Amino acid sequence: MALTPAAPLPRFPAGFLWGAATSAYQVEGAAAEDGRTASIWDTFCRTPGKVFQGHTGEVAVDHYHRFREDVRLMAELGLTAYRFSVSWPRVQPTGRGPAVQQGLDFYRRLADELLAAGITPVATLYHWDLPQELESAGGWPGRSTAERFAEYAALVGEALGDRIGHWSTLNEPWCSAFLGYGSGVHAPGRTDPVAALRAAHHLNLGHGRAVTALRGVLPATARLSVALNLHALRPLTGSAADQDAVRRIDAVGNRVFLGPMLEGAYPEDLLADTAHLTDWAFVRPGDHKEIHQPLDWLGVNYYTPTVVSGTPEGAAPAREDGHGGGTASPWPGADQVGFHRAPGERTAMGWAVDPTGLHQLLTGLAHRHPELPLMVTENGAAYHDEVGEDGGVDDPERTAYLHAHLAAIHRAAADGADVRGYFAWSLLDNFEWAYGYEKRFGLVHVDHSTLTRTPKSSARWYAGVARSGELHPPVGL
Ligand code: IFM
Repeated sequence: MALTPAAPLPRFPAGFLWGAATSAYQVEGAAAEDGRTASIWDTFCRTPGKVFQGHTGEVAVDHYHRFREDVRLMAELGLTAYRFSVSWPRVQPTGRGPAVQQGLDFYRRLADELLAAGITPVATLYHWDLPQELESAGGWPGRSTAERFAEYAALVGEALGDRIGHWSTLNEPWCSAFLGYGSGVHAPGRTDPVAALRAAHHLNLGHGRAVTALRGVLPATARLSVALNLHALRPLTGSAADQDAVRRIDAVGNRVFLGPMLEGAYPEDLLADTAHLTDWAFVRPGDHKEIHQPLDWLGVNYYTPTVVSGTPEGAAPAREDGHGGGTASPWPGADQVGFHRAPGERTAMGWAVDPTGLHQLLTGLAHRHPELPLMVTENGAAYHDEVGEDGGVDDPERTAYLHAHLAAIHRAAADGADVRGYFAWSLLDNFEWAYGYEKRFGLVHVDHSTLTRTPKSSARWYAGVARSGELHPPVGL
């Protein structure tokens, strides 16, 4: 009997960045060392009832002291890139004035260690840890925070631009604005729809000004971006009302950032949907121009699709709709929209596993912005991982999740998306915001009492893909 030749494995291009991501507050710890002051997340964690069992990022997974061990792990796993964030209160504790050298030195050492291991550092300037002093002065709803952010960006760019070539301004500004100031499930925990819209605008403005500031201090070869958690939207049914719900959530979930950042204006329908809340007078003449800066790549964070209907009837309880719950809405101007559990298997977050959403986002962006290279800056899943009797951690569901999403990226590339890299979320189990340490997203298991790191079976599988550039199927698939 003649054997049928096996189909070639999907192959990613040479130079594709194979990475994993973390963020400062979620992994660093060392919350009071070397001049670091409180961020809004330190304050939020200390507020009773805000974070699962009162967990905090004070120690987190102690990456601040263990980064050398963590870079060794990355090298063992064949990673070619590491995406981390710079802690604003560590390098500029009050959010104003000169930088603290000890804070910057940590990132210098981290970048040097990465470069020595042949791993490309990819830095994010803001992953939600606003210095508390700036929140006390008004936070992101206040215009001055955008100015402070540009100053901070310049300080960091100037100090680290000789070592770091890939930069993002903000990570998931939707969460900063709408979970932080709208639903209040994230720090600083405010529940004011107008404050949330103001915050979105000042995050946009901060992004644009930071890009300009960075261009002024970084070498011309630096590659600048922003990382957005775009919502892959699906209507519950084909009804006109459900289609309109998609349009509304697309406006206040995606185009509120994509519009000004990539096209130079807020969408008209967003302004109309929120006109009963605000006249948007906080947008000043010239702001659109400042925000609309050329970018070298766009970061896309994706976990699960979002299913919506035109009425709230039959909607899922807030904690299960994929947006972190809370009693106030994170969707100004979309009060009637219902959020539904997407079909399919679920992760420990309750999020449906559906890689077609990632394909939808990447091809949609490629269609609208064909010149803009893309990177998947976050993608991954939480599961209830446990250390087995043999000391290993077997997580076949995570391997299947990563495989399916990488296959979706490969398909999106075949369909025209220029995707240059992939960052699994996360390198390490870490502080999952309001869920504390209860949810584990890591490729590497962390024992939160001893801080021992153990690569999970998914990490071994991912290492094979990163080393070969070929998407070989997980055992059993
Ligand atoms: O842990 C977060 C990360 O900080 C931002 N994106 C989503 C991840 C999982 O919830």
